[in-house]
This record gives sequence, C-alpha cells and structure tokens, in this order.
Amino acid sequence: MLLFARLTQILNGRGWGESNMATSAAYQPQLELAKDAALKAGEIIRSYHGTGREKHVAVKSGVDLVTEADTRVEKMITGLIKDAFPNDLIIGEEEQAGSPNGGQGDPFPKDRCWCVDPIDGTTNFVHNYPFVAVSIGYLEGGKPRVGVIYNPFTDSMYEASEGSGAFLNGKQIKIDSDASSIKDCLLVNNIGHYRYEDFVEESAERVKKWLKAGLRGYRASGSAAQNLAHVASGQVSCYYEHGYGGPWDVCAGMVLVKEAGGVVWDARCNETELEMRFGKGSVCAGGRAVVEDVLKVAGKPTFAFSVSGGK
Ligand code: LIP
Repeated sequence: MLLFARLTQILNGRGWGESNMATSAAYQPQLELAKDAALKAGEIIRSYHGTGREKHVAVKSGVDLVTEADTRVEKMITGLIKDAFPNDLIIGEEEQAGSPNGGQGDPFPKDRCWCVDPIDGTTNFVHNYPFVAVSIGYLEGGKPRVGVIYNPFTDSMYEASEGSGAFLNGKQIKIDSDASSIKDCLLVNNIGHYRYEDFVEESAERVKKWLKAGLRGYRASGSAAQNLAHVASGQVSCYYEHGYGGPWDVCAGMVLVKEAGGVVWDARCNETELEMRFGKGSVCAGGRAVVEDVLKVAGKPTFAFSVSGGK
C-alpha cells in the first residue's frame, strides 16, 4: 500500500520530503516577492479608504472603471518586479488597457511572465464594498505557477505555488469537498461588465436554470480573484463567470484552486483546463463533481467575445 502511494506520488510529479521541498523551493523567490508586493499594495489601497479619493473614477468602457489607486498600485508592483527580475515580462491590467500585448483570445507568452491585477473589484473599491483583492500571478511556459491574492480590508493573504499546497494567512486550505452537486453548492457567479441585451438575457437565463435545479445558494461578489480565493479556501463551493475581464482576474486564483484540490475549467468546453489568453474569458472552478454539475445545468454559453473586446 505504501509502495503504491509512493508510486502514485512519483507519477503525479510529487515526491516526499526533499523532492517535494525542491518543487516548492523552485518558486520561493517569486512567491516571496508577490506577497511583499501585495502587502505594500494593500497599504496604498487602505490609504484611500473613506477619503473620497477612491471615488475619483475614469471609465475604461461602459461600466468598467479605473481609479487613481489602480494605476498607482500597478506601478508600484511593476517596479518591485522589475527590480528583482529585470528580464521577466509583466502583464498588468491597467497598462494593458492602454497598450495591449495581445488581442481577444490570443495565447499568453511562454516566457517567464507576471500577470498583475492591482485592484480586482474596482467597482467594489469605489463603493467601499470590501470584496477587493490584489492579484499577482507568475507564469512559466504559459502556465500559472505562483498565485498570491490579498484582500487588504479583511487582511487575508492567500498564497500558493505549484506543488506546495495553498494557504490562507499561513494555514493550509482545501476546497469544499462536501459539495458534489448543485443541491449542496454555494455558487458565486459574477456577471461582468457587458450590458448587451443578448448577454444580459443569457446570463439571467443561466441563473434561472441553476435556481430551478435546486441550487443551495447564489452569490455575486464583483471580484473574480476574491471568488477563486474563496473557492480555494472552501468558503464557496464553485465560481462561474462567462465574461471575466482578463487573464489578470484569474491567473493567481488558478494556482490557488488547483493547489487546494480543485479544477479550473473553461466554462465553454467540457473538462478543459482554463488557458491563459488575452481578453475576456469563461471560467468554472471548484471541486470536480460540483463543477461538472454546475456546467451541466448551465449548458454551453453562446455569447461570443469579439476580437475587438466589445461587440
Ligand atoms: C472585474 C472582476 C469581476 C468581473 C469583471 C471584472 P476589475 O475586474 O473582478 O469579477 O466580473 O468582469 O473583470 O475591473 O474590478 O479589475
């Protein structure tokens, strides 16, 4: 039995003792930098709270907002990364809004790369609604390897690196393994920034389908990163969003959910792991069984994200 367990670990690319530690150590510098940057970002974000300056917004498009804090935090994080890893690529939400590295659906670079959302949940931040998260992911070979999500208002630091498990404020976390169907699922489902009639209709129809199938609980937080962190810590069972804003919303959270024992699938295709691509995307994350049921009841989304990002 012991031999079988050991063999399974080796086949899964994980060992005991030294080899497991080697996997964690491989990304330790990136993990430490991401946590440091997230804490510093948190200080800046909190400094805006209640001053009225968090309400000074510019509109990126439609109902998609950006604040002075978003740009200031992104610059600070980018600076720290550049100092420590001058050759790495950095993809930050706000800079990409001005000069995108890729169009809708384009694949992510395979180089060493960072993907940063300075404030995920900008609308929440503007309204002082505390689901606000700094999200920092690190990728190699186009795959997220390190993920740090920090909520400065609840002082919750979620961290994970490939092969090392996921942690909330230093304690190991796991997904909600009790939920196996829609009936015992607490589902969080953001409906992003699109306001086109067919998008709104399709999103509302999907919610109706879940409710009619007996969904235990429905929530929407306004922060994709916070949702993924909540899935990783088992505080919600599943997160679904067709039309999240960009790869920076989900990059760090992907590592967290996978390291906490869950799956992160593209909600448009069955059993397909989400790929890092530019532009809007579609995600369903949680324990495998509950994700399967949530997707089965929802059916395939048909609203397509256009190449220009709009419609
Ligand atoms: C937002 C996400 C939210 C999603 C929006 C948007 P922002 O990011 O966190 O979950 O529904 O489409 O991407 O704009 O707050 O950084």
